[in-house]
Amino acid sequence: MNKFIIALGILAIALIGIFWFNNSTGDAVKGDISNTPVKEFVIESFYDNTGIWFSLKEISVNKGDNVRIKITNIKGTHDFVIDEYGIKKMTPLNEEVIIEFTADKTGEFIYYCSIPGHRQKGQWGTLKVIG
Ligand SMILES: [Cu+2]
Repeated sequence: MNKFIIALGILAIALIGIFWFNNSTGDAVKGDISNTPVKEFVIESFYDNTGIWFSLKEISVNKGDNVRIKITNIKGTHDFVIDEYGIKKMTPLNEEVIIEFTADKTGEFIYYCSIPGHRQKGQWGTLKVIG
């Protein structure tokens, strides 16, 4: 009887081991897509007596990175646009707006505010996606 219970115990541990191994292998494969680390950036939109600005002039990521940009408009009326990535979002005053995308195109892309005159007064920056 004791031997039977021990055998059952070993079997159970083996099964748990196999299950765990399969699970972690599965995760590793999935990880290429869903577990890619997120690169996060925090930007403020505002104007002062020298121009209209995003607080970050440059964002640099690697191709395939998941990118999260948290934008808070702290002064004025602004939006956030990256044409090549099809991103265009209003950023209401004092609200954190979260923009997420996968950087699947390499190159240098301009992000800017599309409110008339703002880009010309300085409200733009460069997204660099390194291949
Ligand atoms: Cu603006």
